[in-house]
Amino acid sequence: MYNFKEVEKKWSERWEEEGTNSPSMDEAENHYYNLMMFPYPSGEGLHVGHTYAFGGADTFGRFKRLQGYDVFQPMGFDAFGIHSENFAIKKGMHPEELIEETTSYFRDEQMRPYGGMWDWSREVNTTDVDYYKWTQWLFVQLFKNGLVERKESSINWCPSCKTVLSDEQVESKDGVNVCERCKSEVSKKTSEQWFFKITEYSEELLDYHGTEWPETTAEMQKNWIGRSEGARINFELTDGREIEIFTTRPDTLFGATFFVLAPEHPLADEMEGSEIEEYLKKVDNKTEVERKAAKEKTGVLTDLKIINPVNGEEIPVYVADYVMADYGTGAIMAVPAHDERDLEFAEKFGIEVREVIKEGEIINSGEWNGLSMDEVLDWIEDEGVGEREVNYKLRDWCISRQRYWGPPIPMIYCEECGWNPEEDLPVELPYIEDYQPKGEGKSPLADLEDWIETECPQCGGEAERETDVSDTFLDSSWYFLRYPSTDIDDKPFDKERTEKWLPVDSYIGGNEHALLHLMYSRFITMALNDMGYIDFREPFKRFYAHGLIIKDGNKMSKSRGNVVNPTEYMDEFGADALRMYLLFLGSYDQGGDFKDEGMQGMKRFLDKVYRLFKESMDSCGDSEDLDRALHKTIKKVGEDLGSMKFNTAIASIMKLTNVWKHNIEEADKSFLRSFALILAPLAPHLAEEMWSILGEEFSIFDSEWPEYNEDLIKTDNFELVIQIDGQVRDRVIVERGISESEAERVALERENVQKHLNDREVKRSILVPNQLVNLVTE
Ligand code: ANZ
Ligand code: ZN
Repeated sequence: MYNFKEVEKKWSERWEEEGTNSPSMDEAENHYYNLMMFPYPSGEGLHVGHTYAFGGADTFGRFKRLQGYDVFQPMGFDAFGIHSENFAIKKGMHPEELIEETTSYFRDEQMRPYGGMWDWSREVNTTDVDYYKWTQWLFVQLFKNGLVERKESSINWCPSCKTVLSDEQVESKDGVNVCERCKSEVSKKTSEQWFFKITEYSEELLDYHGTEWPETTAEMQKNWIGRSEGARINFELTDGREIEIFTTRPDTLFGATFFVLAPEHPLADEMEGSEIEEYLKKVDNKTEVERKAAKEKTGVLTDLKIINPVNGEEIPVYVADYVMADYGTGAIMAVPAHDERDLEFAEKFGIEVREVIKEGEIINSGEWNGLSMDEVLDWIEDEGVGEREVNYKLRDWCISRQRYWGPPIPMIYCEECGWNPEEDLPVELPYIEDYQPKGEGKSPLADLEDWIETECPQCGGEAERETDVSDTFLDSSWYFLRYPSTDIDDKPFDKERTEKWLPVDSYIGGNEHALLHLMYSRFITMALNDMGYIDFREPFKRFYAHGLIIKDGNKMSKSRGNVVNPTEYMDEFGADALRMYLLFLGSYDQGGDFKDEGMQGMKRFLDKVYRLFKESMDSCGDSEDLDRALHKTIKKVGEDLGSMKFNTAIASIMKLTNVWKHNIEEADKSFLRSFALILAPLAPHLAEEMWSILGEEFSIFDSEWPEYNEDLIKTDNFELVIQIDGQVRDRVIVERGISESEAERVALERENVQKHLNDREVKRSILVPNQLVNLVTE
């Protein structure tokens, strides 16, 4: 046993003191930016999920460093936002004081002892005015470049958080739309908010510019963006007014037997008549989910008739809530023969169902019979009936929050000049005692008359500040740009440094951020590139999504009382043991099941390594078996760590340790040195300790990953001769270096051997290495 507490404390402090983990931003030549998602400092402290994510990412970073890279591995805190504010409310504290407490607990009590290779000299905290000044700057730049818009729109409202949410912050739970934070049901509301025009990048967000993404993440983004190819078609009402529709199936135009307007469509909205007005009122109270999930379609017939542009037929127009206002044009041609929703509606209202496609062929469609989709689209464009169009489900990013704990949106309203951006940043968040959300559609900042009153930056007249703050996801959409430039305060990021260190070489985090953080970061990066601030379009060269940790087969939750507190395990078993245990649970992209017994097992393994190491200090022999095993392991562990296969890397090291145990006398200094190096990314403290005992220069992480000898690991096979009591009875091809017990096992499996043994018992066996095995029965 070694005193892991002492050892771990000693080395993590030494790394800190000597700046071991702080590469020079300007001088580093072989730069590698190893990023992991920064946490929000929740009151519960570090979660084992963090420990898992960070453990893998750090092991990868340390391996890269041993490979000769100048690895930059920063860390920070995403401390603004509803999550921190809600927790402050619960605790009855001011978020500012709470954040100070929780961040120092995270950093000093939990993360530092864990021993990640973090460069704490470049820590970022999104609530520091030196940081959020630049978040506000970003808002202003986007505004000046036409990417910010204030518009009236149907938005999501969380009645519990008392704020609007972006579409990406709304989750579906059992068919109900809920707030991503507090899981309360959200409702739809129409109001005026600030939006970022992410939709201008819909198409480009589907192109990853050669960067590497897990299929699941890319798929989630793709579905969210929801690209549909089709056509926009012009219809004319019999009274001469025109309406456009979007369809993905222009080939079914001859099958359109009715037409539907969304209740919010301007044409429907102005309609009179008691039945329609009543229907519109009813729909007003429904949520989008209710409308989409409704088992029975509802709607009302209007007096309008519309002309199908391909056959001149007059068809009836309905208002129905299964058509949504904010997709396509908010109006559809209905083809009940080929669309499920239209069919349900047609059956209920007794409308004709006319088949126009059979076995993929257009039928019943006059001159269109037999045409392909492309020919149909050409026809439509040539006749001026409509044109090809691509539609996206993605909506603009609603950025306003009616809360306190965020950067004030740096906009000023003047009656004369309208909205203007604040030129004099930062707009500091004023300290107010009563910061709780009021729920009247306004931030608590709206009560601060003195703060609101300001000068119009354009005409100098009286003007008012915006009182909403921005969404937390804006804070995290650019933090990776700040890290290399934290020492610079006259700009958000230095151009030269940014272009040197970014795009980020490797980004590791959870897939739950696929839509929010990851998609927003990609959008902001593209926008900054368009504005000329950076020279790349994708922020991350590669994203890797790690799996999740469960406990004894169950999801961890407070109500189950099975939440693993990593700090407790670290205290009891050590940071290295905890990290290795977590990484040994399964493949890193799958996660694993945390069990206390397993944790103890990993601690015993590290104790064993240390014991063997001490016992080998006087060894000087030479063993071909051990050498062969070592070089094989160097190769395997190197390949595995480079591809984040931490569990199999650990398994190989364990196997090597067993060979070591049988060759204690032969484990010389060069073996011990190599062993420490391959262990270092996985158990950094213990490896540093071994390194120092070996008399090597601090730090092991400034050394190099050992090379392996290809000749030694060639696993040539040979023909093993099998004897029974000295008589040759069989031959079999096996791997060189096969052990005595393994050779016996292989021999006993042979039919010929069994026949000759004829039920006699093998008392012992003798191996002549790489030649023969003799089974002795007497
Ligand atoms: C005629 C048609 C025939 C359609 C057919 C589908 C099948 P995606 O793939 O999701 O883009 N649609 C268009 N706007 C709509 C709205 N605002 N609310 C509800 N539905 C709307 O779906 C596009 C299809 O969804 C469109 O193509 C339209 O119905 C409907 F056999 O037009 B289709
Ligand atoms: Zn003005």
